[in-house]
Amino acid sequence: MGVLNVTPDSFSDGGRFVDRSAAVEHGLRLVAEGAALVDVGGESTRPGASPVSAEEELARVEPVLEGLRGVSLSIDTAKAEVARRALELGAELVNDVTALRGDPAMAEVVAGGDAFLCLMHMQGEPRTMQVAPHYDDVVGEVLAFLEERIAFAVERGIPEEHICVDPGIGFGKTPDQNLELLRRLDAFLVLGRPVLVGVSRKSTLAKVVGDANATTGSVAASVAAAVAAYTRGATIIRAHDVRETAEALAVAVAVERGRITA
Ligand code: HH2
Repeated sequence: MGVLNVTPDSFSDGGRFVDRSAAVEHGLRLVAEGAALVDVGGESTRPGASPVSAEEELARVEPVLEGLRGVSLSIDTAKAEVARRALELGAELVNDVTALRGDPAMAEVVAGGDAFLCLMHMQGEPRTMQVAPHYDDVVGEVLAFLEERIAFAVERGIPEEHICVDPGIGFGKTPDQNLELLRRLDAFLVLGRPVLVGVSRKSTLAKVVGDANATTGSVAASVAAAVAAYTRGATIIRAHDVRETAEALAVAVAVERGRITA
């Protein structure tokens, strides 16, 4: 899953793809580099980010979704109105970082649009989530949350086969909690759904390599984390640096198989 942020303030690529043609070009580049899906987002969820209106978010993503017709797309939004329009424009998956808690109309839009859905764990909300994250058992609590959210979605008419789950690296978690979630990622496989991981460029990676104040991790660190997630069972990797990530994953897969082709 390649990341295409059409925002002025995303933590690692804010402002780079606000211009429609630059965004469309970048989306096509992500596909050429190996992305099976392009995740278009019009609102930053970085720690401390301020919310934007549905009108503003739509104005950002609509022209880009139109320009990427024919590409497999997901829409990174917590707003039903934005999701509805994105599905009309051909998006296949709704990536809702609130896991259907942000907008009461979202479940109906996903069910009615016959869309796929990513349910992500977040403790708190983006403005304050990194202030003092706390868990007694981070893996157990995130797992219980995702299990409850799957049941909620299914009750509202979203087929279980359309759902993938995400522990939400960096969303209300300390670096050690993020690393524990990655270390024990295979615990999420009991849910019986594909596991998505978005660790690309996140600041935990910078902290691991000794850069305590950096807000973004390097490409090399992101690729290592992607491979670690894959080897523990993740099958969807959300990444900014698609070529490097896809190449690393191709090698990880080939080593696992012991040959180049399937
Ligand atoms: N991370 C970000 C945004 N959306 N969606 C899922 N499912 N999982 C993630 O880990 C995830 C996500 C944050 O990264 P980015 O989009 O690069 O930044 P921003 O939220 O600042 O736009």
